[in-house]
Amino acid sequence: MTQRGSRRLDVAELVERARQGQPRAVARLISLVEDAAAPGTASGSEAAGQLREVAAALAAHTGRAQVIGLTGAPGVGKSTTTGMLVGALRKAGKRVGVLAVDPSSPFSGGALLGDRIRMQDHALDDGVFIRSMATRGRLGGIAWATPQALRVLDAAGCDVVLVETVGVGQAEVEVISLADTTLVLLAPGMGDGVQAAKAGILEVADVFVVNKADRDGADQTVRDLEYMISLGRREQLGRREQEGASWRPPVVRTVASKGEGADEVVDAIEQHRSWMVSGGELDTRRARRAEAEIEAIVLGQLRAKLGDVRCGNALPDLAKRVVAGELDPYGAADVLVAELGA
Ligand SMILES: Nc1nc2c(ncn2[C@@H]2O[C@H](COP(=O)(O)OP(=O)(O)OP(=O)(O)O)[C@@H](O)[C@H]2O)c(=O)[nH]1
Ligand SMILES: [Mg+2]
Repeated sequence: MTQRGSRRLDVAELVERARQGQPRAVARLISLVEDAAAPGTASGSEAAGQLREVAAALAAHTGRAQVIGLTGAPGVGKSTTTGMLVGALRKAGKRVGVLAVDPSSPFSGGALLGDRIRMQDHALDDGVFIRSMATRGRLGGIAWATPQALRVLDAAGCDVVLVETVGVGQAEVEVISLADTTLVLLAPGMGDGVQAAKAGILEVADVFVVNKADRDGADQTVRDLEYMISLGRREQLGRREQEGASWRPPVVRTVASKGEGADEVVDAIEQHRSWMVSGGELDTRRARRAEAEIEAIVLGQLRAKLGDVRCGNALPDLAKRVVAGELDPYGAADVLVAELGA
């Protein structure tokens, strides 16, 4: 048996235990992923080496889980909605994983975040894995670590993985590209449909959830959204001229704090999934996801190599030549890029 805290992990055994759904093994594998993504982890380090082993061992056991992204402004009710959906999915007999991605949080998996407290109803349910992912100071790290954590949960037999991410800038978009189905949450008074369109969320939303429907203004938010969707859709149809091929994101109302609307959201997710399967969109999205994953790894490796280059004299020497007017910056960059390839 692999002892907690032992220096060297038996990766094969750990993966086997995770596949049996043992929470400790799942947690340990995700920690390993996070450690390898942490700033300062060298590509040749033990953590990085183990990660390669883990990834290789997981590969054959992945591709089953349905990945649902939840995004929206801070405080809109993502965690509450996630908790509500966990409940509904558990009732339907599904094993559920939750990744709460928080680019602003300095904490990682072990920390008792508000999110985790809100999930406490499910904390003792062995059909649910809940994990917070944090950047540990490096934004690129989260984009890289999240898909790996997703693979762990997938291999651990989760039927559905819910990925919660705050709607801020790039990290959001990167995480969204991981999902089979993306839910965009809005709440009355927190920005209307026009705001939504400006933020570019119309393009990424597969399902809109108007949460806090117990508050004034919910009807208006739904109307604004429907209007924006029909405008966007007309444009889309004009381009494709093929009505059957496009998906119109439904707008679902919820009061997540009271558990209202869960079944409707689950239905909308299922309909979207059926549509994706029938049109081949699911395969397309998953291929895109794998592309993003490979790209993130390549960029990480290149960055590490660039770090090596910085450590040597190559960069300062080239900089001197650029300052002296012997070389232009593009020519200097070519020299460095050629070195990276070596
Ligand atoms: N009135 C009302 N309040 C709600 C509803 N859903 C959530 N809330 C409350 O809204 C607050 C924020 O909810 P969260 O679920 O933490 O929101 P979040 O989007 O996860 O927030 P961040 O992770 O901080 O971005 C909490 O106080 C919830 O209790 C709802 O349907 N109606
Ligand atoms: Mg939250």
